[in-house]
Amino acid sequence: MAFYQEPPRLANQYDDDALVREYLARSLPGDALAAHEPEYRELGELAAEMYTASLADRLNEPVLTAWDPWGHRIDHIEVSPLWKRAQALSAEHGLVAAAYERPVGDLSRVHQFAMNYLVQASLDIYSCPLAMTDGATRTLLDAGNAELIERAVPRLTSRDPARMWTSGQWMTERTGGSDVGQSETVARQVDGAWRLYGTKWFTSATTSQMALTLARPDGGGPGGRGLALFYVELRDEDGRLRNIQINRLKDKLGTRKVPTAELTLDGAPATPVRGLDSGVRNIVPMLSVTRTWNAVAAAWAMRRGVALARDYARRRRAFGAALVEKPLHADTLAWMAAEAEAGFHLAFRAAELLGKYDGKSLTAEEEKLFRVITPIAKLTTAKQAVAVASETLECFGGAGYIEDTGLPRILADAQVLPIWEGTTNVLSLDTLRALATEGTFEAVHGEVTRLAGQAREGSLAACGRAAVAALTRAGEWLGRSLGDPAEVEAGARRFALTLGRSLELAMLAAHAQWCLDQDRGPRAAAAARRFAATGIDLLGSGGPREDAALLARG
Ligand code: MFK
Repeated sequence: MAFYQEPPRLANQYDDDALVREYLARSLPGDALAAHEPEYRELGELAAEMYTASLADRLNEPVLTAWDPWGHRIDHIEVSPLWKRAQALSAEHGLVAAAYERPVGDLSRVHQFAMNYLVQASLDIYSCPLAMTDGATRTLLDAGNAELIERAVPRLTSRDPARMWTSGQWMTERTGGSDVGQSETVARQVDGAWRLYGTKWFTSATTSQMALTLARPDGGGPGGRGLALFYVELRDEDGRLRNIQINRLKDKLGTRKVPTAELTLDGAPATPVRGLDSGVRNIVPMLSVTRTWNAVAAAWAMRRGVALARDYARRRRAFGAALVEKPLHADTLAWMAAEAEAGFHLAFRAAELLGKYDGKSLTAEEEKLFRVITPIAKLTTAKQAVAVASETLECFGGAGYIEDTGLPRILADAQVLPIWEGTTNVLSLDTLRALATEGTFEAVHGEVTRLAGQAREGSLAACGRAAVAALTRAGEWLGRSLGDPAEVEAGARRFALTLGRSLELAMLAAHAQWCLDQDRGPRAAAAARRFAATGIDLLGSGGPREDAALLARG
């Protein structure tokens, strides 16, 4: 009989993922875990079901219809059937709402992100509108604009699919996605109401009912300070876009289910959220929330790659044995698993601190840690996710490169993680911006030392020491380089990644110790040891700036 290879299968993503179960048992009070565990298991099952559905839905992409048959401009975007299901189940499970209902107090972000971690890798990046919706809610609440809070927040956090709104986050213009201060959109008062004129170059999930955006009020100053933060409702009561035209949908490498549009604002009515300047500063809560989502998204993307590759390796036989028994393939899977577990811990630490930020209960030191860990978690995990996704495809050989296996989409979708919500370099510079506040590096050092101190078993204690040593060297490098801004900037990415990987190693070691203490087995310790061997201190991997200049110019 001819040989046919079976495709990978996905089991219940709660029962199959020891790390998430350990972490939740460690983080949540017992009664809270007991109360929420049935929903985690349900979402784990839904992940398996929706994974199959997403393969069947693979070719359904958003379609923009600019005109109706009678000549009216309608700019209607039809999203995929799976996205419609994702919208309903996101509302019903409170995938945004849980953060604001706060069923477990400051730990509610752990609960909310655990739910998302369990299911989102099967929902075709519906996480994009959810992340922005969450970010808009946080931003409106922080801005304290009572009228807008009353109008939008109950909808953004609704559990009723028919009532729930999503929000966009329109920050990118043709002038650039990083240097937002160059934005050209202007805001003018016409008959006492604000209207926006300009082009938004990347607007994700443009089917949202509202958006937060930046524009320069007439006569406003230059740069990010001269921009103001505006609230826009896209459509009128009859569903017509309000002086907004959708020019086209982007033709992207990945996230192809997300309708990402170029827009012209031609007098779109808007409401200032908080004053008429400091727009960049006022949209920062949105960035903190969406960057945390991005980090957790990297964790779920890596987990999905590991789950599929492990399943396949158990069943795929070559050279006389199952792949999982082959030492070299096992070594490859081990690297992927260690990166995935490391990213999980860093992302969920950022989520824990966001929960305390929501509850206004951060200590002074935690406030500094929260500020700096958000960009570090985003940039570190995003790079890990791309590397793990690439390795995932290779685990399937040629099948990993064939579109209708659904596998290439894992890599294409992961590739957006280091780009949107701030590129790796922008976030490396943001890490330096955060460290300019006195005591911030000490807060990171305190965190790594605290975690390292929890690791008592010999090999784990050595992991802890390696984390502290790498971080200390990074601090020394920063101290030595401070007098030379170009030197600091050139090393900023390697520095930020060293901080990220030191934090991850210390977290892996502390978690592994807990697992040993709780008789939960040696897997977590293996992850810590493996991760320690993969390169934590990346500062030494650079070279003289003159060499960089020569190589960059070519
Ligand atoms: C699954 C996950 C899905 C996620 C959904 C994705 C949907 C896709 C949507 C997008 O991609 S939207 C586009 C995202 N765009 C960005 O993330 C922008 C990237 N660029 C930056 O982050 C730049 O660093 C920044 C725009 C902030 C630089 O602007 P400026 O005007 O040159 O910044 P400046 O002057 O340094 O900072 C202005 C103020 O904000 C300062 O405060 P003060 O006014 O009090 O001095 C800064 O300290 C403050 N600030 C800036 N970044 C901050 C911050 N404060 C706290 N945290 C930060 N991260």
